[in-house]
Amino acid sequence: MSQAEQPILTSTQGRVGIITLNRPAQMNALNDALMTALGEALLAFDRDDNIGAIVITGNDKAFAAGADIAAMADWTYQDVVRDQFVTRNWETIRQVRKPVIAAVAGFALGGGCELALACDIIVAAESARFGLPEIKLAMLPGAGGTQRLPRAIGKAKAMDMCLTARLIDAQEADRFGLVSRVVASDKLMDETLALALTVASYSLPALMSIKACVNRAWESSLAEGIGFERREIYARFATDDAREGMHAFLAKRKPVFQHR
Ligand code: CO8
Repeated sequence: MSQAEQPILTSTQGRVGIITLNRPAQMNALNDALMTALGEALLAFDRDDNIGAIVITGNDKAFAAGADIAAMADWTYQDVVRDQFVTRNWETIRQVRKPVIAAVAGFALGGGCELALACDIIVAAESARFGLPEIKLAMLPGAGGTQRLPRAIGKAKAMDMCLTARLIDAQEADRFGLVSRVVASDKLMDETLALALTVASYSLPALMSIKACVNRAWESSLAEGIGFERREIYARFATDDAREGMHAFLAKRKPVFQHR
């Protein structure tokens, strides 16, 4: 398969794994081949000891304009149940324990917005446009959108976006708390890579532990979350990196983490 035909491209920079969605002629519409390749690439970077953080990005026009409507248009109920649509490959991202950062320029619509929402940090270019326009197709944001969006931005804003199909720009997404940061469009990859390299420079067990704790806050009561967090902070004392981090601070030197 030539590079142009591959649904995703992968590369690395330092300890950062980069995955570029690569269906530009279809606005990176997320078909089965792309989502399976994305899941495999995510798991490969997650297994790789030399990687500490993962970036998912698209192109200037689109992060991804949603699930591939051309592929889905004639599917039946039986087809999607039998094939475990979404569950089979879209949800692979939930298995990833390292931080995943979405670098979003242009359209992040429908499944594209949901993919960004499934990432841990979203960096938005000024050009980014977010929306859940599935209602226009008599569909619904069924790759986590109706669940992650209200948790991220609250019920009122989520209902507005899901029921009206209105697109919001990067600034509004920032005000809603849908994105982590907004950056100049021509600086998107520079800024995201700087952020990702910083994250990846920290102790990997600590990063994975923080990710698990914050995700637990989404999915549990405060008491349960606090209990989970307490076990995780106790577990830091079992790591070489925590000892190194604290002793390096006291010795006024840079820590050297071994990621264990
Ligand atoms: N699927 C398939 N093809 C697409 C998609 C898509 N989601 N989006 C764009 N394309 C294609 C267009 O058909 C067009 O192809 P062609 O050149 O062959 O005609 C090409 O990309 C360029 O698109 P446009 O000519 O439309 O470009 P514009 O700049 O005029 O508009 C938009 C860009 C605004 C992004 C427009 O293309 C658009 O509205 N796209 C559809 C957005 C949408 O409805 N997304 C939601 C899809 S449904 C979904 O995501 C459900 C997710 C949850 C279900 C379960 C998980 C899978």
